[in-house]
Amino acid sequence: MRRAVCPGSFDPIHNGHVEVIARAASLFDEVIVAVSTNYAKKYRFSAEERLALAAETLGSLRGVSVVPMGEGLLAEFCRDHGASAVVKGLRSVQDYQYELPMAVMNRQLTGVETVFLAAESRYTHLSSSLIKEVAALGGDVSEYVPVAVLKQLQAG
Ligand code: COD
Repeated sequence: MRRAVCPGSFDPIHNGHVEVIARAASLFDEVIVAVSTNYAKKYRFSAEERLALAAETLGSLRGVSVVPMGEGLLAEFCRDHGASAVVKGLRSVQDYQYELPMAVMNRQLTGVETVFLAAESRYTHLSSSLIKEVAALGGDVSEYVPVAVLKQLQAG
């Protein structure tokens, strides 16, 4: 059984995330989408809302579950959930520079490997913060977010 974790804050989940998670699900038997909360950070959506939006969006993907990760170490979360790999999407060389030290640290902490998937070109410019800014200023983000997220963003 090959199990992987796709971690993130998903504030909110967008189509770039969904695309990478769907590809991870085709590579692994099980994928755990771990919704993290760093209590020092301010989020647009509560932990419960981020979890519910991700679960509603990903519910139909076979082998994918959505769980809260809380504030602990990702490497320990993977070990405790029997996952041998973390899957991350890479949009740019900046993502790579940011992610590489964490990948090495996570492997040294518990042996968990990190698998990088190149982001789909339609979504390489997407981030949750950009989506929130564009939506808050009245821009159309319908091409970039799941329906459930769009409704929440439009509700204000
Ligand atoms: N296309 C493809 N993939 C994307 C895109 C896109 N447009 N945007 C984001 N992604 C992928 C990236 O792989 C990203 O990592 C993931 O989706 C989640 O994105 P976000 O923005 O929701 O996630 P972050 O950056 O807020 O989440 C950071 C983590 C929770 C992964 C990180 O902080 C973490 O590992 N925390 C645990 C604490 C820990 O272990 N710290 C020590 C690390 S060594």
